[in-house]
Amino acid sequence: MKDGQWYPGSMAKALETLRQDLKIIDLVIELLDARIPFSSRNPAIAGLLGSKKHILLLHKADRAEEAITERWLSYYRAENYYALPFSIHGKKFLNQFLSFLKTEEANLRPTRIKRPLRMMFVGIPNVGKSTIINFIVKKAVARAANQPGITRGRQWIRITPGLELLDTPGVLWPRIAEDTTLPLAAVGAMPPERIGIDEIVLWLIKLFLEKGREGNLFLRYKDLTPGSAEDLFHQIGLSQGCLISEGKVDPKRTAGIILRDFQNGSLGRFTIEEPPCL
Ligand SMILES: Nc1nc2c(ncn2[C@@H]2O[C@H](COP(=O)(O)OP(=O)(O)OP(=O)(O)O)[C@@H](O)[C@H]2O)c(=O)[nH]1
Ligand SMILES: [Mg+2]
Repeated sequence: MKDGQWYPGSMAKALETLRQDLKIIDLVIELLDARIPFSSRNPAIAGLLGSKKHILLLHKADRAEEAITERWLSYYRAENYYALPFSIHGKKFLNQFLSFLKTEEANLRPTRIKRPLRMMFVGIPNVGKSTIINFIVKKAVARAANQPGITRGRQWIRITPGLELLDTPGVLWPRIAEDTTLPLAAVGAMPPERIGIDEIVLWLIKLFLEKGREGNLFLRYKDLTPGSAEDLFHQIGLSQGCLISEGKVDPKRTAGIILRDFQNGSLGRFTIEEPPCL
């Protein structure tokens, strides 16, 4: 399957809007999902940005394992990216982000531009773009309406006297490949029907087992006894009352419950993708 084929018309339109927006933007903040930093990156971003400054924000860090997020940050920084963690849960992330912008403003600013620096968030579907903008508007700033440079009814949100944020994010598509579809579907960045919800969930349980994190499942679903992924899936189906007939569980309903629990955080922090070793 080719990238882009997947979000047909709407993605082409979003890309065109993004190209237009980028003309008036100095700094791009790419949101990645901290649980799947690899799969949530856009494959074409380098070409889109050219020489524009670029920050990677590992978002939903509250759902990821802190130690692995730290390793991802080191990995990106070793590749000369600016990289920070973020979450709307936990005050430290916003403060860290704002003080980073303040400290680095001179480095982020293209030479010769004296007006406030203009930035925007970009990211794949469901990564949290709208949430983060609302959060920043609520927490950090006053809206700077009627600024020159308003495009198609968009507004600039003044974060500091020297920094403005476009109030509409740019929508990107993820790289669709054999190794990215399951991670993307697991975090809800792609509809589960494309793969099959029970397949996604079995894969996820296997990953919990491989990484020695099955304790997360045992905390959530009482009275599980250790076993294979299929075994655990079956036990969870039984305990949740997802029966088709005597002793036989409904795989779709069982998987639906487990996936919902994973996506809403009931299975605790879990990072799906780890960085290559440095
Ligand atoms: N745990 C957690 N969830 C978050 C965070 N930020 C956003 N979310 C959740 O992620 C989901 C998607 O958020 P949106 O802001 O709608 O994402 P989006 O990127 O605007 O999505 P599209 O507009 O569909 O492209 C929502 O359920 C949010 O509540 C965060 O920091 N932590
Ligand atoms: Mg949105």
